[in-house]
Amino acid sequence: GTATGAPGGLAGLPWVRPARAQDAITPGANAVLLVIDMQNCFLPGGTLPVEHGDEIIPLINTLAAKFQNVVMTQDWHTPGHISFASSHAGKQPFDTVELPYGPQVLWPDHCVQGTDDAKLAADLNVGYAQLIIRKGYHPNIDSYSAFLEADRETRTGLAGYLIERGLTDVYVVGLATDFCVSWSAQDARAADLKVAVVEDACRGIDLNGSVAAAWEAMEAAGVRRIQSSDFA
Ligand code: VGL
Ligand code: ZN
Repeated sequence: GTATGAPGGLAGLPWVRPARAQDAITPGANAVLLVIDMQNCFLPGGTLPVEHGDEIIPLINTLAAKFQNVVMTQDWHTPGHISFASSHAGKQPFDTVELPYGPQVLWPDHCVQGTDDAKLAADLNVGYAQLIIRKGYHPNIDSYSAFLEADRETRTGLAGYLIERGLTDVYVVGLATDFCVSWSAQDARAADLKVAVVEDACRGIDLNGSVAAAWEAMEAAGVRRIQSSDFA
């Protein structure tokens, strides 16, 4: 909500409570912060760097401390993964190919299992995360989503985990807004969870307007678009 509207000039008076304080989000026992792919590969100096991706680390650290439940994801590809341009003769990173399950954007080799590139960012202070879910480990299937792989059939198990633990309110942060964040948020909605994406705690790759398209798709799926300042 908007705070100090102030017709009559009351806003500066100490007994007028700003709307923000009343509306502020305090995550309860059924809320989970889902931290998407905060790995070296997606940070400056990594193999698939998302511009300004490092800027959100302090925000995520602050946000995570407000949550009783934190789950993280890790992009976790095999060497020679099908989503790598290097696995397709004559193709370049950011080209698209047609795979049995549909169109696939090709990426530089990134987040290969067990490499430093695939490690979670060292500056992330989320050692108390309760689950790290890895995805994209099937050599012939990519997985932007933390819930459902790119064949739209193979499940990661995350929906079952959240539902079994009663974690019905999912707050999503991380990288990248237009790929793993967007797909994860939409699939969380498909699993009937309540979902909000914290916009300023995400950064996008933005291929041909993909960030704007992702927000449209997320909003159409019933994903709430919020800011970290919306939290108490
Ligand atoms: C991602 C492209 C390829 C992401 C992962 O985390 O958004 N993007 N693999
Ligand atoms: Zn990937």
